[in-house]
Amino acid sequence: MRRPRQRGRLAIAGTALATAAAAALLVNGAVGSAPQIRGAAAVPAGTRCPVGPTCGPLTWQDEFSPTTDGRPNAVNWGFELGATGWGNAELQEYTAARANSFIADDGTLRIVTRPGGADSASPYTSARLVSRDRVSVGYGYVEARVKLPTQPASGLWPAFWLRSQGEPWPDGGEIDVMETVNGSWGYSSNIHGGPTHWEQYRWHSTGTVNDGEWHRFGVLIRPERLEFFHDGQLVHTVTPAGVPAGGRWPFDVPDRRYYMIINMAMGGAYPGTPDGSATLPATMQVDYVRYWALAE
Ligand SMILES: [Ca+2]
Repeated sequence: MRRPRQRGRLAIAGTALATAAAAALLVNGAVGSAPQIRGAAAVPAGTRCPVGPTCGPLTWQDEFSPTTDGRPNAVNWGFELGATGWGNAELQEYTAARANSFIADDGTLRIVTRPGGADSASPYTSARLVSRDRVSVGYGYVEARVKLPTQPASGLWPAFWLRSQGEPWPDGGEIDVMETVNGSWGYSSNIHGGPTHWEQYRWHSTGTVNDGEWHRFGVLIRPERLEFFHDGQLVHTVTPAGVPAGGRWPFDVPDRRYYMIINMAMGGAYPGTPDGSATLPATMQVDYVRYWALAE
């Protein structure tokens, strides 16, 4: 995320999710090796990678198709829970309740931020879905199609991002594909690395992001270059040349994997203190998350 983020209190909800974690699907996107998928249904062939021939066939997807219980597919997603401020003085309590996240009948994931929360320090509830220990991606292109809350949205902080699976933060690397705050008409993308925290942040003044329409946010991950795409257009490129002295580019480790995070925070270091004007409940919708490994 925009500011250095500490690991907060983490929990995996329930035995079913633990079982799902044991059957975790892992996607091997390392250069020079064929993508390997375990534990997942077959992916329909022929879906074209939106950034061209760099990527091969569609490797993994969650289309958020309706489920019998309205819950996200536990093979792919778990929850991070709690009201710890999440290292950024955020004001929401994350829950696994359907009031805060569910799969809608139209095949979209909904993340809903509401008034409420554990105590006066956390006067909102919301949700944070993570694919940690379930699905991880390597080199290739990852994209989410998202509809963000419209203004007034003071304090709202929806995000789609990735963190290293198994390596400590920030050394393993963090890839923020999309973050937007306060219903702004733009968004940011960013990367983080270590050993002393550094980032390569960029704000994109798109003029459209919080317009209540669907938008696509993606990142093409290669060993020496990360390229961020908005609605299929390249908007940001980061390379090792941008790493400050003493920093370590984290993305050239062939077997490193990244898990995905979809969340909507309220308040905290990036959006600042909400002014109370946001229309709540506020909903972040996600139509799909898809991953194409690099072409062989
Ligand atoms: Ca969908």
